[in-house]
Amino acid sequence: MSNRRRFLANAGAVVLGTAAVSRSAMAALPDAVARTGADTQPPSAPPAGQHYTPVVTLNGWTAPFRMTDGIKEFHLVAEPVVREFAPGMTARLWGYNGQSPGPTIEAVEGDRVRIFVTNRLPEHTSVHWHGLLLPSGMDGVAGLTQPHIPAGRTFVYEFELTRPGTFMYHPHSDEMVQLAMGMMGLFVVHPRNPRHHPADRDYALLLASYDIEPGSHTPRVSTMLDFNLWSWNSRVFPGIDHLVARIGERVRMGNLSMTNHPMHLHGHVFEVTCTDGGWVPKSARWPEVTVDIGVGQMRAIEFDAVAGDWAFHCHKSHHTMNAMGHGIANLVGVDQKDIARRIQKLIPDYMAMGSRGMAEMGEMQMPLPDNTLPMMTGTGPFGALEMGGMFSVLKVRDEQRPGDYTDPGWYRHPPGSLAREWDGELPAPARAAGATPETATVDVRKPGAHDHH
Ligand SMILES: [Cu+2]
Repeated sequence: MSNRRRFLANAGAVVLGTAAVSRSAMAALPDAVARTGADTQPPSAPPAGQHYTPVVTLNGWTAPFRMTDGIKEFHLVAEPVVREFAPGMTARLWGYNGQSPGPTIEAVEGDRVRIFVTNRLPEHTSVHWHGLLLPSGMDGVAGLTQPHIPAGRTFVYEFELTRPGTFMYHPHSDEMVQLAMGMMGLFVVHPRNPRHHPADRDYALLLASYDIEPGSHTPRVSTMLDFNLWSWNSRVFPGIDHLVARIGERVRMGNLSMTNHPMHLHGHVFEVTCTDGGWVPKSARWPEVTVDIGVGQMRAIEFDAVAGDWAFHCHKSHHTMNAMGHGIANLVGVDQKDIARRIQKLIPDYMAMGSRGMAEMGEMQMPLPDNTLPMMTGTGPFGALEMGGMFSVLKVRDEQRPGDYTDPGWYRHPPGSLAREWDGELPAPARAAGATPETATVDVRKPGAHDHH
């Protein structure tokens, strides 16, 4: 490579606004840039000569690259990381380049990429490029298409990005453990012709589940279904950043958790425009407000953004909760006053909860084990949100400038467009003749106990 071309390649990296320009640009390996924070990084502008709407990875970032002889070179480092799930809780995970998930790899259809993978884990690993069409020997299935990458070693993958789409990367080596520990990342291939799939904004998130015992920091790796943290990009509400939009927006989602997630967006009708199998022809799309994402699937949804503050969440209500015990009895309607008095003699701080539902947990400041998030939490402009896990807010504003991703604050509702309390008279509801409202009573019986009435 001539000095001039090398200079231009470096100049391109400056345009990226990343740390791609490096002291070691002359060295064999590209810099492995690491991040430790969980702030959403601004999108990386496309390099000179390429045109696309760059991805914003929620609470994440895009991997920098360098050009070598026309090839985009990336460097992933598999390593132990510390991830903040939300303020007040961190986890010891495995990830890439300082974080879980790893940085999003962004490139363009037709690009040739060379990806160095350095293994700083205590065990072997490999990287599978999920959904990408490539030579079999680049598929990253350790034992089948390559040897495992031993601890301390670096492997090189190189292939051409033959089609645009929404993909991901993850290990195919001790996979159960390495996925449970947080090893995954998004891989977005933009279309060469940006007019093919235009979007004004493009957000990306990966769904992943963890089982971290309250008070501890490291996920259990053998859990099959009973996870207690349901995350987007290894973050949980209220630690997930809001999505901000002005007009037309695309959201990419991939699911590397161990169950399906029906992702529901309020206030909009969207279409699934892309899967990890490719772009969906326009004639095959249908309108939706919820899309169920199966395990190992990717979905891109697109919609015309509508002004307001709109909830965006998994519709499994347990997945919008943080760590909790699931073996709780339903105490709705149970009078706990007497039992609470008796227990308080032994445990002065004891609180009886649940008789009127669990909403009180959203506001109560209960003592929790260290490094544990409340089950339901977060506040909006009207009070407690009573959410956790897979929940965020899409904030759409007319006045949001194109390319501006800053948080506009809470929505100002136009006069007359807000639900309000009725302040008129409250006559008794009319009922059909003979219909008397029933009062629910709860009759508690315990196995082996005598009937009591
Ligand atoms: Cu879910």
